[in-house]
Amino acid sequence: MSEITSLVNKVREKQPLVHNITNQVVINYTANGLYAIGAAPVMANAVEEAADMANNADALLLNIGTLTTVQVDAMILAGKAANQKGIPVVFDPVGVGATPYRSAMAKKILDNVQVSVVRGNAAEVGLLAGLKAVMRGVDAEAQGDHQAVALQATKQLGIPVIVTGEHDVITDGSKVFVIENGHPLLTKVTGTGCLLSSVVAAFLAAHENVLEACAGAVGFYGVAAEVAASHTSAPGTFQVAFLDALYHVNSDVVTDTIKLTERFIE
Ligand code: ATP
Ligand code: TZP
Ligand code: MG
Ligand code: MG
Repeated sequence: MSEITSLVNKVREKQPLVHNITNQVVINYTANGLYAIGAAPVMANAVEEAADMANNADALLLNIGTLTTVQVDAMILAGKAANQKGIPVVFDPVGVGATPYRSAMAKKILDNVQVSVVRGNAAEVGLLAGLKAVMRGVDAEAQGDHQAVALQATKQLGIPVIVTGEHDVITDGSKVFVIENGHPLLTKVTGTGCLLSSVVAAFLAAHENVLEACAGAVGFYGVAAEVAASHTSAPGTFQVAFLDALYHVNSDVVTDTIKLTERFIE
């Protein structure tokens, strides 16, 4: 537990370079969020340089929020280079299931790239694993049991998963972390899920144990949201306050505020 809550220190020491191939909506907020936590962002989409950029990076983030066929090619080139180099790859299946194209491209990426962890809302992660769920654009309709979705998905995909929402579930099928931090204002600012996926990539670059790195990232992020929400109550100022909290929150605040439970699956 103390190790998980102090992982932000390792990120700030290492200052990992995270290569993001992400959607057009969140590029700027993602770059600022990564700077705020002490990591370094780079965005590079061109097929001509995707592999070279991944080869220079400490982690790779693939996000299909505004995907195009050319961008998927770039993701696969970058993903293969990341796999070759042995750096972590986070996959954010934004809006998967909303259209057949999105689902087909998500499958193509997973078939071609060894992903370290998938991070999405319950509908996205469930749909990726073949479960029934409803997407409304990029937002999930309310889902039932996040833990059941996460366990089923990790089994089906053979990859650790993070299912986020009002509470967050992180599992590889043998261990489950549940985190009950965060704030509803996160759902009123676009890109907070996407930024979280990039933050997870930064934590994975700084800490080898995948589940611990994911729990460290998600716990830190939820605590930062609570700190930000203590200064403001509306989305515009929250968006800025959250970046400030990502910059200021330290491991002591995380240790004092995190609501994390852990259990093993038999
Ligand atoms: P969606 O498109 O459904 O909003 P997303 O990809 O934006 O999904 P979220 O599930 O919203 O991702 O998760 C982003 C962050 O917001 C996570 O840290 C999560 O814990 C937090 N979060 C989401 N909903 C709530 C809520 N109702 N209360 C507290 N925290 C929340
Ligand atoms: N449309 C395509 S991608 C995107 C929107 C609104 C951003 C989604 O961001 P998040 O973090 O999943 O809410
Ligand atoms: Mg969201
Ligand atoms: Mg999302």
